[in-house]
Amino acid sequence: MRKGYAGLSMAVGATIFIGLGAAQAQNAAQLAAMESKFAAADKDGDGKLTAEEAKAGMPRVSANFEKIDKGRKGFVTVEDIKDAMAVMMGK
Ligand SMILES: [Ca+2]
Repeated sequence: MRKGYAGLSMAVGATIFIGLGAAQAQNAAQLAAMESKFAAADKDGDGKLTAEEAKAGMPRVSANFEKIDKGRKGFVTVEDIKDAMAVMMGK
C-alpha cells in the first residue's frame, strides 16, 4: 500500500513538472471545484468527509468512497480525493 502511494506521488510530481499547459490548467480548475464542493459537503467543517456527508454533497465521492478512503479511516480528506482524481485522470 505504502509503496503504491509513493509511486503515485512521484507520478503526480512528474506530471506537474512536465505539463504546465492547458491540461494542467484544467486540472487546477477541477481541483478548485472539488475543494469548494468538499467544503460545502463537509457539514461540520472538520476537514473530513464521512460516508454520510459524501452521500449528501459529493455523490461521485460517495460512489467510490471505499477506494478513496485508502486507509479505511471512515472518512476522506481533500488529499485523498486529489490522489483519487490523479489516478482517474491517468498518470
Ligand atoms: Ca465532516
